[in-house]
Amino acid sequence: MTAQEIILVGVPLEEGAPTRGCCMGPDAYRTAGLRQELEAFGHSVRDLGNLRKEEVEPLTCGNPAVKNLEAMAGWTRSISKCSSKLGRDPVFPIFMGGDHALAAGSVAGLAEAAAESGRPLFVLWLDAHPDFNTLESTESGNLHGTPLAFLCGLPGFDSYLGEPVRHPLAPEHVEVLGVRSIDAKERQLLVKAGAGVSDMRRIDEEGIGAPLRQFLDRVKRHNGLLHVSLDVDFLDPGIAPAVGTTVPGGATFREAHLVMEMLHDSGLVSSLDLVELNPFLDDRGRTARLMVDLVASLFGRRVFDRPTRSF
Ligand code: HAR
Ligand code: MN
Ligand code: MN
Ligand code: MN
Repeated sequence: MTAQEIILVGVPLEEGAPTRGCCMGPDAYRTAGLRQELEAFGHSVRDLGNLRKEEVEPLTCGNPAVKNLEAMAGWTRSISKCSSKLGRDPVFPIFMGGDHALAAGSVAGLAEAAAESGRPLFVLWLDAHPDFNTLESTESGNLHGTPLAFLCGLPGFDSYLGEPVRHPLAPEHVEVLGVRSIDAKERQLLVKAGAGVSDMRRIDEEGIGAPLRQFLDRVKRHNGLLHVSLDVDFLDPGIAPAVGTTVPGGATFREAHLVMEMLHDSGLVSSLDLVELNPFLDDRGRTARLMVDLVASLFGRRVFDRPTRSF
């Protein structure tokens, strides 16, 4: 594959999650050797260090359960400014989180850049949860459960950017893969919006390759840009314990690698979030190392060049 310029952006955001510790995610990826792994494939890598959240005006919303709204707004504003700049450059940004609230900023900025380029932005959301709650529907009040609804332009989110999201994602350009935990109101919102969802039931019956292949074909037909948002809890907690919101029955080691290998082969991926890693909950760094391994597969690590010789 051709060498790329990869930009690492650390986002030590943890206010969206119920458990503290995601703020240590960026340094865990650095310690696990993300940069060196990518350089080994001939890519040039620049680490911009960690972003900081903006200070914002006092904010309130009608739902008293909502937590840390001002922090969420401050992060979304600073991350989106960074990502809209990076989206205009010929580079591949990797946002090292940080909890999944990060994606509200990363994808909002990338969507602005994509709109200027004239190419549609597609999003693959690899997650046990669809993160499709609104400020009104969320029962937990944890805002990492909201970014995809915000990005699809659902109402009530003007506080995040101080204005409505300028370039909402078309729900038919979104695929959520790996879902096995969803709230009742969240399900209604998601179905009504019409985003693509492949739950574990479908993955078990058809294999993980089938829904992914269909989605990638669609991205290709539209000459789209593809952003991948990888939540650690997409993976089975048995192989990836370092996450605050584990859900049993997640993607296996092989399924996750196959996803990354297919994404690599497609040549369509232009940006990536790595979210929800909580190093405080890890077991000797194994989750951080697995995430780095998956990124390596996304950037071209493979056992054989296909097709292999048949005997
Ligand atoms: N749907 C639940 C809520 O809103 C759980 C959300 C959990 N989200 C993440 N990221 N861990 O996917 O509270
Ligand atoms: Mn998530
Ligand atoms: Mn999740
Ligand atoms: Mn379309």
